[in-house]
Amino acid sequence: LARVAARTAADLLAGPAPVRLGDVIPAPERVAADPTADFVLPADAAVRVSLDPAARDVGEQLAELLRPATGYPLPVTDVADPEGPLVLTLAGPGPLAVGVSGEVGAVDLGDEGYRLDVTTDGVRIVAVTPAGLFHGVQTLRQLLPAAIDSPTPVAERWVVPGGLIVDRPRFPYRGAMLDVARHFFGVADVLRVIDHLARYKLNHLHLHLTDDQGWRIAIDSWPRLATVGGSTEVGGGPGGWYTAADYRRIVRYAARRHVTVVPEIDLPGHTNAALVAYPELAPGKIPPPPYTGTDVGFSYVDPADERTYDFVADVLGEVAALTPGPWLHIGGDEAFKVRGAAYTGFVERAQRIVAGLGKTVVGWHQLAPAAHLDGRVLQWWGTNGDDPDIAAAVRQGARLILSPGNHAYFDMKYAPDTPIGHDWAGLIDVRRAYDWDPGTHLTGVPADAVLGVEAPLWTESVTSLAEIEFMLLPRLPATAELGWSPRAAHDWVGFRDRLAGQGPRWDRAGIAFHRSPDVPWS
Ligand code: TNX
Repeated sequence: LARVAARTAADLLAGPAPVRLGDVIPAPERVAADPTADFVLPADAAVRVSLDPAARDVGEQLAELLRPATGYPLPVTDVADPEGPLVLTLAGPGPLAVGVSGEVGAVDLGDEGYRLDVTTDGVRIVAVTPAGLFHGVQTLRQLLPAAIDSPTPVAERWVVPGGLIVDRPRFPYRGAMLDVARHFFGVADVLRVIDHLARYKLNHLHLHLTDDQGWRIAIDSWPRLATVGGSTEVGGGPGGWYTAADYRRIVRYAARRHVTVVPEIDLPGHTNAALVAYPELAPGKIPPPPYTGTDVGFSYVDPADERTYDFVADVLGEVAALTPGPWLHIGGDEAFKVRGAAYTGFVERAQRIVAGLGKTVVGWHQLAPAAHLDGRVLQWWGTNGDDPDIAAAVRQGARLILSPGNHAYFDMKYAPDTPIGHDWAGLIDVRRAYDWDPGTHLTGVPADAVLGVEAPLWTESVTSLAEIEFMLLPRLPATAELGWSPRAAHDWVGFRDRLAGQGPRWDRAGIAFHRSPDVPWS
């Protein structure tokens, strides 16, 4: 009792929570703050979680997030235990009764939504799926003081602002792409990028695994792709590639964070590294020299040779077998030397190969003129949102992932003096990354044809994890908010101020972000 009394006195002295309930990125769908209901995490707190292995693992991850900075033991126990103020519960599917701002209604939390209640007694997160619980945990993390990102114990009053959040995503697909072909990045770097995605409720990592400058995944049936094709990169460095075990590790790490890996094998262009390894695939069977420059559009596998389709089927078959997620990305961009019917014929065969493997085909929007295949997804990277081929493909049932080059290409410079990056699609400061609407961006593409958004990071000029983080942060949270938050929540000034609150968290975590001048960093 004496301890409880002492804590209460200290809490009264310490005043209100430093973070407000709405200070979350991406902005939640509904927020009802109750400043009388702040909760302070005690040193003897436990995490209680539903009896489900995947839910239990989310509870373990919550404890793992909180232990370093708090220094608290945070045991993870069964939800039936009476003790422990942090409770994660799986609810059955269907509408959940909620009352936000006095209005009582029912909300279907769906596959990824959650409800988070903070009262003086504790924090309760309810979701229909472990993914929903995981997203709720990311929100809770942002509601704690910034010092929660410290890797070592900090003396802090671990206060969570009181009230209720009911939240779910606007779009099902929210992602980022990492080009590991132009420069190779090892497994540890990729895992760290996955951490950044998870923090902002992004749920897809697209890996651009092959390009002219390098082939980055071992293929048993065509071993020289990796051993020969993987040994180069832009600028002449040593390159590298993922073994099947490396790739599985990435997939597993991502899955634990409710992130799906989308592997891309770029075809029929962007294939110089494959042709160096297997000149029999090259037009005229002429072995090309390895390429370590940054031009595009010169290479292609021979669409007129049947051997090419053996290669495509073998490679896609092995990658599909390693990939639990539903997507297989076949590239299709900038195959400038494969024109007209040669191009569409190649793409149509590749699309059928993917479907035959039980996967959903994704490709850059250049795929549009090829015949429709049920379920196919086109990834838009243009800078002018008016493309009749796209509108026609959508009318036939194609869905779109939006990565407009002039808003979502985070290899673009922030400003003229940004030390790395391109500017062919313009300069992209944080405001430009934020100020567009995926629901209305493309002419002839209604919001219900939009699967979601993705921020690609091409790496011709990006050579290290620090440079990856510099280009992604602080722009990636803008993509996350466009993909998750209701359009009604869109507000540059509000976003900018919430983004400023992320800076101290990244500082604590040792993340090398760009201090964009359009954000009021404290
Ligand atoms: C275009 S956009 C490419 C990439 C380059 C990028 C550089 C697209 C599908 N292809 O090959 O890396 O520009 O910004």
